[in-house]
Amino acid sequence: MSLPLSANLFRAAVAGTLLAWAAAAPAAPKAYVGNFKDNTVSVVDMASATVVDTIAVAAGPHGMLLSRDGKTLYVSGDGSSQVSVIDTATDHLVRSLAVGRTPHGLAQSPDGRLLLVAVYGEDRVALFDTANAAEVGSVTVAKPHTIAMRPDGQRAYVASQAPGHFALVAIDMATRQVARELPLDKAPRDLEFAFDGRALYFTLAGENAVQVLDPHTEAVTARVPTGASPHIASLFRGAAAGAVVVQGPGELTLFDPDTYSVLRSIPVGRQPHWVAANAEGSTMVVTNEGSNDVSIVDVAAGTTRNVAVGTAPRKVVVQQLAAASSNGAHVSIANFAFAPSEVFIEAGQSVTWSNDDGAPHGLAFPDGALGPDLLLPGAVYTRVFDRPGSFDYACAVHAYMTARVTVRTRPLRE
Ligand SMILES: [Cu+2]
Repeated sequence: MSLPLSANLFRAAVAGTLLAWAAAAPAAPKAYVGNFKDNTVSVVDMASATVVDTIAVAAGPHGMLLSRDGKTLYVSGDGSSQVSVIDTATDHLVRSLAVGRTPHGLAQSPDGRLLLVAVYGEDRVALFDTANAAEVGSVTVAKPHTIAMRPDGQRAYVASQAPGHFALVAIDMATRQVARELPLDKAPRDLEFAFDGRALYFTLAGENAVQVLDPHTEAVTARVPTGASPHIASLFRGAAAGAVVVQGPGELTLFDPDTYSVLRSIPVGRQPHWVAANAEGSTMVVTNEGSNDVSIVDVAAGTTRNVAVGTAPRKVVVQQLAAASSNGAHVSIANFAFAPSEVFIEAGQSVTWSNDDGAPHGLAFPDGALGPDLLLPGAVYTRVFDRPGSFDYACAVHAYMTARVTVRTRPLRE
């Protein structure tokens, strides 16, 4: 009869719709892994846990940074005088920046306009304009290793590894001069700001604890005890717990960012070096320098998937696809404007705003919905829109900043 035929047609129609829907959704985030001894970067698809590309870069890939818009990857070559610039749309090397001898850590200003390079071999931090790749400044810092930008963009902290003069060096970004030196009795290793700027976490050679610096007082106010040789510690956006890579036991240790107590440790590979997280903070990628692989960690479940990469993987960055991008829209607040100024979603979908600016902003909705009065630099806010229509909104702090969300009727899919 005709019933099986129409049922088959119905299934085909549904399958076609699902296929089109899947194709329209953004791909899973990619992780970029610098293989220190291969002079390559492995591109890992996080959903399938496979290496999808390998890119040749300057010798000794060391520091890695993704631009704010996720379109550009910077890799410093510790064994060179260059920073390799990769277009993440094609995963091709597009440029080599001459930055000075043995560049190490990289950082950027919150608006993405300035790239900071720790030029270890020349005792300086170099500043580059990302628009034209021109060097626009240089700040003298002895043996600069890694750099952490305060989320408000006003200060950059540099781990200075000059023997006998170990220090955290704070650079005032307005004057581009050293504002303060915080002397240390041991060599600083890595330093990272919590995504919301509440703390600067740093590690010291020979110290089995993460040091927690209060950015307001610039004093160490707490320590997180760890196993031997903690390397990088951070609090990623979206993550409930702070994360520390602990090299000795080969663990990713999670800690309470309020009480500094250790919550749990997840075994990863040998001699882990670095960690990066997806936009939601739910999946983390740890490089294992001693076992030539990366561990993709499901933080809530505590499970890992290992992916073999190149030799001596050190740094890793993860593309920050916005949490809502697969079922809504993302609006970036930068340079005192909403970008894009209008987004289109379907009823039931959400819009996520991220304050990528150096100043606090807020969200005021005229339809009576409560928005955050204050959205600090680095903070995000998500709102679900259930009713179709056009919603004009403004910044709660700067009324002249206006934009619109247009919510369409949800089309039938099944
Ligand atoms: Cu504002």
